[in-house]
Amino acid sequence: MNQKSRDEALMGVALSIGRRELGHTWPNPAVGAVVVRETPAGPVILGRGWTAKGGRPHAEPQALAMAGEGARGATLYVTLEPCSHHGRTPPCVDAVRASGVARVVAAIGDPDVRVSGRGFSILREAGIRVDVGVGAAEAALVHAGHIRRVSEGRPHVMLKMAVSADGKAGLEERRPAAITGPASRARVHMMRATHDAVLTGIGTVLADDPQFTCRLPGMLDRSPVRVVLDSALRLPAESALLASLDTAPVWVVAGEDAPAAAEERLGERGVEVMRVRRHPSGGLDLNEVMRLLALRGLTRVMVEAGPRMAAAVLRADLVDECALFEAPVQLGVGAIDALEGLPLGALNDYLTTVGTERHGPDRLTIMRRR
Ligand code: AOF
Ligand code: ZN
Repeated sequence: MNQKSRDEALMGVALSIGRRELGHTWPNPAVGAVVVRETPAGPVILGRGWTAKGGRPHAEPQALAMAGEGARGATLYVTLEPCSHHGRTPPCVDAVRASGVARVVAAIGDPDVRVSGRGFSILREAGIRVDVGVGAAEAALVHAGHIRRVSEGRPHVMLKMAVSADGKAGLEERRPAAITGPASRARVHMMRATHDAVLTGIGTVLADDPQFTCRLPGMLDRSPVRVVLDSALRLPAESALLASLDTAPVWVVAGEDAPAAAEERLGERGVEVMRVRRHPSGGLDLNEVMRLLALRGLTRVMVEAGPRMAAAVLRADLVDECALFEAPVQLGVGAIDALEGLPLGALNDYLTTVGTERHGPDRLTIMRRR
């Protein structure tokens, strides 16, 4: 195996051990790192590290600590530029220099203004060989949330939709309909585990009384923050969301004019209420909402909402990725469209298909921003 394919394979390992932590590390990226020594028998991994829950410690010092003295002269593969700032932890470049590694292979630079090339130059000045760009395309996907948050001030947004074969999402008068099967539902729970938050609207909460937790055996600690857009603070005290506050937090985004008494009532239950400006159209300003969520540290947000909010995030050009579940059922002419006021095909104006999966009888199409 030549060095290029060896580098790619080892970066693949770093990417996969980092990726497992998605949904767990916010406000920080889910970085993976491996320390590798070349031997006559081939490369040997001496240390592995990933960003810990809540973002600290970072991946690199853990991988280097595991390798110990073995790191001397070895290569560090890391999915993001090592940090150079004194933040909540000392700079990772200090740990890299102290370890004695001879070479650092990084997938991409870190757009965080506190790092942004400084990490690489400090390492090069220390005489370490630095190669950047191995596995860059995949790293850009794994770190999409961090990149959007630090460079655009909003989280990466994934829109999840479930539609019938005739493109409908529910029955008349907002009565919910069972569309997808158990295999799709398990896939949705997996998606929740890899996102920092699920974002929904009060209409969906009132109609379906959802919980939005991740309920898969062994992954119960991975439930996302549940964020409800509730401009007038109508969230019922007896909702399933509030009954599951022990599992994951609930944040409510209200309009500036929502009643203070309602905020107090929710606050007493442990719900965090935040307020944003209304859009001239009357609803909450979605760009403001996303800015607020990024400020609060969220990097990856999954939208699970009704046709109105789905169409609104799409129209605001806030959808970076879409998971479209299609089930072989017909809801009929009276049913409501999946995107209010838009044909389902409008997704193609913003997104392009990058893959499909089968889940029982249902088909999942993954789309990404064009
Ligand atoms: C991580 N894990 O493995 C790496 C990160 O607030 P701090 O001090 O934890 O610094 C967070 C920043 O560190 C983060 O925004 C990113 O730029 C950089 N790298 N972060 O959580 C890691 N390598
Ligand atoms: Zn660091």
